[in-house]
Amino acid sequence: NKPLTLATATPFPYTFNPAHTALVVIDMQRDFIEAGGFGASLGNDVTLLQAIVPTVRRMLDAWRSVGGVVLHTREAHRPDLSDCPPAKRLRGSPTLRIGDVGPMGRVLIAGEHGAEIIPELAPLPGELVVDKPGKGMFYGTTVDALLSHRGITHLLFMGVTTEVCVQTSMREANDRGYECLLIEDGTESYFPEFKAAALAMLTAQGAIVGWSAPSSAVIQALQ
Ligand code: TIU
Repeated sequence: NKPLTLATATPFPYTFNPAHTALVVIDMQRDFIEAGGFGASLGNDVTLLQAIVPTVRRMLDAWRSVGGVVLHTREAHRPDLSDCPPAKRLRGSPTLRIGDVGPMGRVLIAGEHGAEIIPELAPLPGELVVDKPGKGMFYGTTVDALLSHRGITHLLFMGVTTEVCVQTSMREANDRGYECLLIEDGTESYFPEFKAAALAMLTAQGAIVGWSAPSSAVIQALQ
């Protein structure tokens, strides 16, 4: 229960007390990472995202070993789609829309196979798991209460995709006063140039949204 500093964080050193910090793992679900899910239905190459799984697992293991709070999110809608705006369901021309039956069950629907977190990163008992209807983790959820009740002031982000759900969640968190850091090799996009741009824009202007650092720096600080 003492502050740690990541001296090499971008754009300047980041200090956090693990006792008041949550590790947030955004949407590491079959629907984004495996064939036949929502990500693939939008025309994306999902194999790009699979590459970060061992790194996310390593970071999770290190965080679990110090007893830190873990929050997993899932982008998942109610079976009756009452929390899915028609604008979201109808956007674009995906091969499968949210709620349609695909190879892994109904796309992006809570409880379906595709909406599950991939087995390598399965939540452990006691870890927080939140279904969110939007891209950001605060919209339409109890995340702010869950975190504040546990005295959380700092958030370390991982997950997918960098410029969509991760960035939106980090921006929502920043506006609520959380000190946020994005773990650079613990996040990925279907578009590598968007990942690079997101990292640059989040940390620009003196950490306008927050910091970034590689997982190795965080793991080293925890040892
Ligand atoms: N399409 C895309 O890049 N992402 C999403 O739709 N959701 C998340 O990022 N989780």
